[in-house]
Amino acid sequence: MARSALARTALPVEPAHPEATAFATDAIAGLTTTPKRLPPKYFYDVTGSELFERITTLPEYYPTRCELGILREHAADIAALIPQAAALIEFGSGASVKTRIVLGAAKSLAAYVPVDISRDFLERQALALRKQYPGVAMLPVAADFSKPFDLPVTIEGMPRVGFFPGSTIGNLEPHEACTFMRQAGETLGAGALFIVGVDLVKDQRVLQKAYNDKQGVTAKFNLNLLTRLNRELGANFNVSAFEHHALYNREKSRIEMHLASTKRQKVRLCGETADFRAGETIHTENSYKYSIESFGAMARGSGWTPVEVWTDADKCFSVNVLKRA
Ligand code: SAH
Ligand code: AVI
Repeated sequence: MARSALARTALPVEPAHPEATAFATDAIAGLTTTPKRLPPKYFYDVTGSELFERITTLPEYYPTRCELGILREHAADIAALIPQAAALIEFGSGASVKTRIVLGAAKSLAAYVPVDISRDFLERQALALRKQYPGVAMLPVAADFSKPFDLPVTIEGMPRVGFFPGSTIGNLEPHEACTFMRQAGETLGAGALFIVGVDLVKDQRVLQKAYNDKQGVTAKFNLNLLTRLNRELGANFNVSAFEHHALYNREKSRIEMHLASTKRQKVRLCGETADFRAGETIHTENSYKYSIESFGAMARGSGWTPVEVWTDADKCFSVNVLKRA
């Protein structure tokens, strides 16, 4: 008989914050189904955000290098598209490294709204940004961008430019990406521009290497999710009994990351027990790769008109400028 791997009982510990409750609910739901899975947004506590920043500097991780190159090359073009005294709203801002290229080129920007789920990391970045750009209103918003959220009242009446670099869109399921794009259109409002960085389909050896780096930083980033479950939800994962797997699923044009149990084991989580078979995995992330055409079609289908697309010479990565249709 098919049986849930977790025996359902009431949560013994009531998490104090709504964010902790969502994490507990998603963790229990994800570890109860087969195959087991956890949403990638939970990678990003402070350690996860720091590990992602280390990933961006790895020789194998081409997306950041390629996107930075495209943004630098087209910084003046981007600045020319941005209306006077506009607000730049970034979805999943992280360390705002790429944003600094836009802030440096578009001198008339009046406000920057970095939106990120990694609250403590976001606040730390905002302190540095305020010092570096005293003439720009820095208005961080700690929110989950997959759900509707409010923009700061300070930017009411300002023209809006959305910024979604990093190919973070690839971490959403295609149907979620459409919903996100439509919702972002509503949040940004009529006449908004949207600059979206999208990783492109390429030789799968390049992709495999980018997610299986030699130094093992991507493995640490993936495994940190278990450490976070232990610390924040009182789980008892033996982190050393899991390993990082990353593989390219050609049919679905996506890199999949998994955490594989090296043995048969039981894990306690929120007063419940998760049973793992040897080799069983938790699917922790998808990173979808698009073509210029498939991304353009998705943007059009979710209320946006592509106006520009720039790539690097090798067509590894694309930066797309969209206008709200
Ligand atoms: N924009 C940066 C960082 C990309 S990493 C760059 O291009 O380098 C992805 C970022 O999105 C992380 O900072 C992570 O905390 C954030 N993020 C992921 N899922 C999110 C969600 N659902 N809501 C808000 N932020 C999210
Ligand atoms: C943030 N996101 C676009 C990264 C990616 O490439 O999918 C996250 C990441 N996962 C492993 N390495 C980097």
